Amino acid sequence: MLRQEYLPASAVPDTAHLLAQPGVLALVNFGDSCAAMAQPGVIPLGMPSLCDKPWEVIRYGDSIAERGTDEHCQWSLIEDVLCVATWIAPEDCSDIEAATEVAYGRLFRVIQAKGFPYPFRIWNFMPDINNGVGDREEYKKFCVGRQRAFDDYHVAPQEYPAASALGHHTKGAVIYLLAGRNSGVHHENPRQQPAYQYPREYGPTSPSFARATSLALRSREQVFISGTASIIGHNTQGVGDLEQQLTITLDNIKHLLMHVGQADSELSGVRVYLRRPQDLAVARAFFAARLPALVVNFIHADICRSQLLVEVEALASPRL
Ligand code: 3EB
Repeated sequence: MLRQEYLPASAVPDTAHLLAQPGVLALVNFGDSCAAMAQPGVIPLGMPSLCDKPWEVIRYGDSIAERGTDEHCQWSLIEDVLCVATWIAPEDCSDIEAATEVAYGRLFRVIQAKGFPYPFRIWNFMPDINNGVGDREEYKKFCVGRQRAFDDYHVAPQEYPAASALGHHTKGAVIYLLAGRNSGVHHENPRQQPAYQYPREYGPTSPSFARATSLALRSREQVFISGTASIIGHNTQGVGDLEQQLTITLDNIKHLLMHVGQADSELSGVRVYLRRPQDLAVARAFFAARLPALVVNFIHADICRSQLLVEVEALASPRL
């Protein structure tokens, strides 16, 4: 099974040491920087943890990861899982549409060259995501560039994997993914319109992602749940009301897991992205009351619709 595990700063005194441990695929950093590090395997996202969990360790298998750099992408490989990250320089974010298409092209070429042509989970983090009016909003331009890249590489909407797309408050963008040698199975949520079929009001092209992607990793069926928000059909629910948005978001995840037949699975890698840091106390109390056993990382991030206050993603795994 693949695991996404959160750690405090004190548990990661030396990233090189941790990266050299068997079963450590990559380290995601929640902090103030979104710039590639010299060392492949560390992926800084530019958005801080609000609860002192600045590290996520992606663990898989039991061999030491092979790592390298190709096409301005950093990759880490253990057995049948490849993790690839690429960054967009701050100056290139002024044309996020073109830069996104180019960045996805690099990612697609690397995964194909390494024999892992099937991405099963993609994360996208960019600056100023809600800046710009109407079709000029940064997120919508990002969606146009991403869609173009999928078209360039002949990926059909039914093949789009699970994803998250968030905004941070620093410079530069990062896109990273997990890919396999075989395709995962992509799922939609019966309560939500497929994002790739959202109506025109949400932008010139629809967002290219599935609500979840499942696949067997070391014979265990795992479900990568996309960033999920307070959206029913295609409409934002609970505008201005954090508790209602949290309730609907968790209901959406619950329905998705029932729909894919994984209602009893165990959630890990739970990230709760909060637009307003001052919502931490309410969000924390909400999770403590509803899901007391759940380990949650609260992250300060902008959500891709300006009326959304929160987005939640997770990895669902079978209980052992
Ligand atoms: C939504 O459901 C909320 O553009 O990759 C969630 C997950 C959202 C992924 C993406 C966007 C993306 O439409 C936003």
